[in-house]
Amino acid sequence: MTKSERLFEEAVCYMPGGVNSPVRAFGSVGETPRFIERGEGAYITDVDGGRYLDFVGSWGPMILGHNHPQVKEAVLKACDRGLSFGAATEAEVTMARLICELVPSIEMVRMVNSGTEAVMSAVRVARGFTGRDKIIKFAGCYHGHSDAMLVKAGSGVMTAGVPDSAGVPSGCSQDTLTAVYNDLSSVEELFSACGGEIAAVIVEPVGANMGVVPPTEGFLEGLRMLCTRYGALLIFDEVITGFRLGLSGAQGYFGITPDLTTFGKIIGGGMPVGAYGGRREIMEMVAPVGPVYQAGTLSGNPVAMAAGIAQLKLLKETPDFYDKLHQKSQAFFEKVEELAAKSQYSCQLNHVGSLGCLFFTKEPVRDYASAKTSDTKAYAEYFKHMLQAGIYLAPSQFEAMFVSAAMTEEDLGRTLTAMENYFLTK
Ligand code: HOZ
Repeated sequence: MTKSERLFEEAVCYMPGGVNSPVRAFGSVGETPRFIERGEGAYITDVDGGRYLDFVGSWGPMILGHNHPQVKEAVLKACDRGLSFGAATEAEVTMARLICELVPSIEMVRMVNSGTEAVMSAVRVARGFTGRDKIIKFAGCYHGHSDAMLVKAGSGVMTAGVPDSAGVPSGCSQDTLTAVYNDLSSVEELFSACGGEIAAVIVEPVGANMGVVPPTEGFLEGLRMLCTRYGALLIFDEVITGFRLGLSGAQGYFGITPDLTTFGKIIGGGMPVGAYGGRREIMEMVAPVGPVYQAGTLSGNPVAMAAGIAQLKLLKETPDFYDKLHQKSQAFFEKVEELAAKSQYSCQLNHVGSLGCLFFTKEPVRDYASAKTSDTKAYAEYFKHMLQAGIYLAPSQFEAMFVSAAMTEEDLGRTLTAMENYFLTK
């Protein structure tokens, strides 16, 4: 028995499913989770000494790789000054200024502790600002685990095959309307039926929690147009795409201006951070200026801010950071596509920038329904093969593959060889 197996046996006695977040239980890939001891650059090492090239990267934020020396140094310095004050600090101002400078749609921002909190708060602000209750979300998009968002959600909810969570009072989700990703007519129908009651449309500008599903031409533009026409707010959930597709996120990448934006872990350099922001007139609804209440002792925590500022500055100041990451990812994904096409297995590769996902289906994947056609058993088999070859992929079909700046050509070449070996047997 390995140490990971022993730890997992003990973990299930004390934690539901042995984990603190469902996907990491490895349930859908029929494996025992690897207990991670450390991360360095592009690699993580488990408690048994297994070393893996990490394509999960803490679900996105480790875009520079693990334990980046400048981020670590900033954290250690901040720790030296104290861990939490629950009071205003200079670092919060630096972080807010950085986000407002880098993301043109954001004039004011509020820090929170996770993407879930950011979305929950942004939705409240949208309701407070418009005086309306209904929200449109898309099947397969995941916006964290607040009550109103657990309707046809992606990520772990989709992996578990549960469309709606138990424990959500019907009153909390009755104002959540669901539309089809990449299908503007499904959104138009909802607006024509009850446009005057819709506070906001919330969308992942690249679906990244039903696997990776890029927006089709005109989809995001259409959402912008419909929201403007009906007086609803457009919320971009950039928990995955923010500072991943570029310094101004998916909104800069696709050239669409949302009214509100949510961010997650990437702005904390991997520490527990989230944020929401937008136009001044909307953000001035938030307490203590306005009537929408939202608060938190740990929001803007000085250690988390130090990590986030260090990471954002590195992203901003490294010449051509995103061009290089995207070129490297593009070359890699093109080769993955060639391999998948040669195999007898039917696979679809979706990718944008440094985000990708290989679906085990013949159908092009453009929404929740087509993502669900993927053969999850085949994905599990592929996952196991890759893990054995030292490549750590998401333990679910419905998550993204994150390329990091720390990955070398050699690392990616080794990944391709492992994939080729797998596809040759299929
Ligand atoms: N898709 C989730 C992150 N956006 C996976 C992380 C988790 O649920 O633990």
